[in-house]
Amino acid sequence: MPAISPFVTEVDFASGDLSAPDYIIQRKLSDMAAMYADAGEAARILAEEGDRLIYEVQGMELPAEEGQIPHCTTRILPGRIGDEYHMTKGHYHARREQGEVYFGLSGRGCLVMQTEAGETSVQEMVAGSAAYVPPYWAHRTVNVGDEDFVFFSVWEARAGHDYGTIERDGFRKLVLLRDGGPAVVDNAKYA
Ligand code: M6P
Ligand code: ZN
Repeated sequence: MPAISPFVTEVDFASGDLSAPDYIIQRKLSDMAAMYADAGEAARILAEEGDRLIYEVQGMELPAEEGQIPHCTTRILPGRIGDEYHMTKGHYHARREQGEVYFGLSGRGCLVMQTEAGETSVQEMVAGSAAYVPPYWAHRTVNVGDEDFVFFSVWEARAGHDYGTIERDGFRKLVLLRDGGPAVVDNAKYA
């Protein structure tokens, strides 16, 4: 018998706030300082300016069983660590064969993707962009604007988050400030 009843959540496009989120996750610089290319600058900010909120996720929890479709919003605050724009940790799906859809709600971002076979793709996202993350592609989002970048995500409940691979290897591509705007550059430290 189905355990979940139908429900509707109101989404604020500017903030990503949900009317009644099951969970809110906040990720601060201290949670991911080692992921930024300029580790020295991340350490300096933490020591001299203090910690800062990088992004927040608000979502609806659903059982991790076939056919359930979890969904959430992500709000990435504007800013940079050195030249590198604020970003999510990024992940592969634990079950690599599961894809995901992102829908831009406000602000301006980049969706950085890669496969373990070495392919890369960086897509721009604005309000109204529907982005498809195919199976097998790791995904990270980056705020390249000067206001919050907010998007809505939908995936299959059994996908799971594999953070370890990205924590160990990083992404092949970085999004950095160059000549007054965002540029995609090779990550010299990619493992
Ligand atoms: C998107 C989805 C979520 C993810 C969130 C933050 O909304 O992919 O599943 O949790 O971004 O990204 P991350 O989990 O990589 O920190
Ligand atoms: Zn995902």
